[in-house]
Amino acid sequence: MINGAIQLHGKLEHTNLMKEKKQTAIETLETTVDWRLGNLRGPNIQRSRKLLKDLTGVYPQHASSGLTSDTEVYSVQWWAPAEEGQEGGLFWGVTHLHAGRVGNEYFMTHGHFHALPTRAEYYTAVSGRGILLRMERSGRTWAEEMTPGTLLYIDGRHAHRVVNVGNEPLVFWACWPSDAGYDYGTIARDGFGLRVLERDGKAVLVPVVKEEHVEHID
Ligand code: S6P
Ligand code: ZN
Repeated sequence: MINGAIQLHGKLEHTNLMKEKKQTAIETLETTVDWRLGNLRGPNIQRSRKLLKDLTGVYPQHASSGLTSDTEVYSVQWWAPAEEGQEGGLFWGVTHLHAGRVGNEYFMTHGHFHALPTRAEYYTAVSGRGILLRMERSGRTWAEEMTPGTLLYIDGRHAHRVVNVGNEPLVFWACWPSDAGYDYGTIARDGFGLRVLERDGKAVLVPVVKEEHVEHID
């Protein structure tokens, strides 16, 4: 019995020592960002790449000078310290959207609604020149400028797509909830209400005219 008590006491002392050590030492964290270059380093950094062939349906035109289906359009790195779908966590990521066009339409991201409309997101650009297209479920779409230093708050109910209208990669950071989720299907089916096209060296916004459903009566 006495031995047991001594052992327990020893264990407690060890735990207290560990706690003390933790409280007085400055920990070196493994996750770091290169803010300007748009790079994340550390464990558990996830990566994805989107090639032209992954963007089927995004561009209505097929005209492409010097582009192959393996041309990279954008890449994303993100740190997911919480589980995907977990309530209360946050993800932190960076997107590199290359400069380029398919015909006269600029390179852009797929674009998506968040699966949960209560989950907002921040975007901030660090290099390049772009446009953020935002769209309500009703189809109402508008454009916001993205240049180094602009900080954009995206309401959780709005679809978001980024378009690179410059001549260099557009790099932007994002922070979003781990349970935001993705609805790509609506965009794949309906697209956005605006397209961003190049005309005489300038980016212009062109409304998308949807074909009305016409009932044929014989
Ligand atoms: C996630 C956030 C970004 C995009 C990324 C690629 O909520 O909005 O990290 O995933 O910019 O865009 P997309 O539309 O292909 O996911
Ligand atoms: Zn998002």
